[in-house]
Amino acid sequence: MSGVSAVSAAKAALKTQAIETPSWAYANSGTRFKVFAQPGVPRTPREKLDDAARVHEHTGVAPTVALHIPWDAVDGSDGYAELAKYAEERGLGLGAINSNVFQDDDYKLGSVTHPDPAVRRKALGHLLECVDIMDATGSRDLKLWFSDGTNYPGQDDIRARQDRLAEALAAVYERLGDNQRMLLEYKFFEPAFYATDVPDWGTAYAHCLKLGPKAQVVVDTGHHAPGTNIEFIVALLLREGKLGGFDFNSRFYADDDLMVGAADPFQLFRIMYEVIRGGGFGPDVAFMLDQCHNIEAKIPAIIRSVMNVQEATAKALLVDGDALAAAQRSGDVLAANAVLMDAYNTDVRPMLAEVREEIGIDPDPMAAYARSGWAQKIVDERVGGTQAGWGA
Ligand code: PSV
Ligand code: MN
Ligand code: MN
Repeated sequence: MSGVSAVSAAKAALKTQAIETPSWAYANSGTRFKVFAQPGVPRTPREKLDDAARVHEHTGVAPTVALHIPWDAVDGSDGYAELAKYAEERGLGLGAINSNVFQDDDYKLGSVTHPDPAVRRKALGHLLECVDIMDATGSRDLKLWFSDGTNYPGQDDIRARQDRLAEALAAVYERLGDNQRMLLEYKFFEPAFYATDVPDWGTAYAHCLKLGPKAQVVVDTGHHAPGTNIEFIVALLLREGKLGGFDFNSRFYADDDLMVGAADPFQLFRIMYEVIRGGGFGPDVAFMLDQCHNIEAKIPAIIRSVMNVQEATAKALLVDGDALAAAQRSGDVLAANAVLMDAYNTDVRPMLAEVREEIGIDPDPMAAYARSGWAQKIVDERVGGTQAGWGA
């Protein structure tokens, strides 16, 4: 493709991109040492949606918001339907429903893999309730992350825990509607330090494969050991039709949940290249953020994160596929690498500014948000009440 048509094809694709923001990123969060509360932070799920609407207004590509239950709990299925309506009135939709079977005292030794069947029943009950919520909100995806695991060799039977996990997953799968999916997330350690029950993509893949087409793997970019080639995992899962989505964030050390693209923008580019190469750039793969903004202002940090994903996507879209294939066919290692690096080293910011102007928004989302006065408005208006957030 010539330079001009490659750019216009990239711009057209960028206009179709959708990046889901997480309700919990708008709320207070911290490390296990301290939560630094910020003024103006949302007190209710509705206020989180108000903030998310600002992100969508300034970026044009963040139309849905993921909920985390019970952090975003409201009363009854009517309450969730009303929340979905509230979102819709603000130009948003409700996205993935994230289950939470990791914050109750009962889950000390696990949730769906707990040795006590009563605890397993309680955890499964929550997961099924999350599907009820999806029915009310119209959400397509149920995101499952299990903190389940053991801290000491011999603490529990590794194989039996896999059996219990498989049983719970099968029950949830059964309950899914025709247009609903379950996304199984893996994480190599934390809070379990010896053996995590879903530690890696292989374990998630094996369970999803057995379950069927509505079970897909979700890749949280912060959930791997240092040095892991995440784009290889992405390529493989896409090839097998099992990549359901991403939880994007950055890591320097472990599950740091920093802004995506902040630690390693080159890795993000490589991931987006494999997404595009594997036909995953579309609605079947959910592009979600899973981040916590502990010390920085939250709404601009989310805007920045969305822009970082856009920039990586834009660069990946600019890879000259024909030139790359030719260099690969002829075994020209340096030429092939140069094709990728040329795309990565392109300054795509002017192109993205044009994309924004063409869809009728300000070319500079960060500046537009700063000018909007929203940051001061929420500080002035959101006084009193309890701030909703991690652990709320
Ligand atoms: C676990 O570390 C995780 O990545 C899961 O997606 C949780 O639901 C989320 O963090 C909460 O931030
Ligand atoms: Mn995650
Ligand atoms: Mn995580």
